[in-house]
Amino acid sequence: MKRLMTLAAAAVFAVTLQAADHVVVQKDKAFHPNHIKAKVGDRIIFKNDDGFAHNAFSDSEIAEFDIGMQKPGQDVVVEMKKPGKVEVECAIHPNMHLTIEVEK
Ligand SMILES: [Cu+2]
Repeated sequence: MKRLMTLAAAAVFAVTLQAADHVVVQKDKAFHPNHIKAKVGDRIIFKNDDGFAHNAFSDSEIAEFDIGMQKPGQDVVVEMKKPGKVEVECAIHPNMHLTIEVEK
């Protein structure tokens, strides 16, 4: 029984060390917030809160991605795998900009 308790404590500890999630809402043709700080391993969750499609892509060397056509109400998760600055835009609305600073 004592051994089980130790295992349970270890599991809780592992959870607290897990990467963080950062929610970015796409609303009124803008990313909210439009500047975030994250750490390597963190996840960015894009939530489309508008009534039309959005997109998010980055040509940044450290995190190249393109989530494609993101429907209203859809969530898309992107993991930050390397440290550096990531500039994100929406391919449908060129005025939408997001900067993610990823630290080690
Ligand atoms: Cu958009």
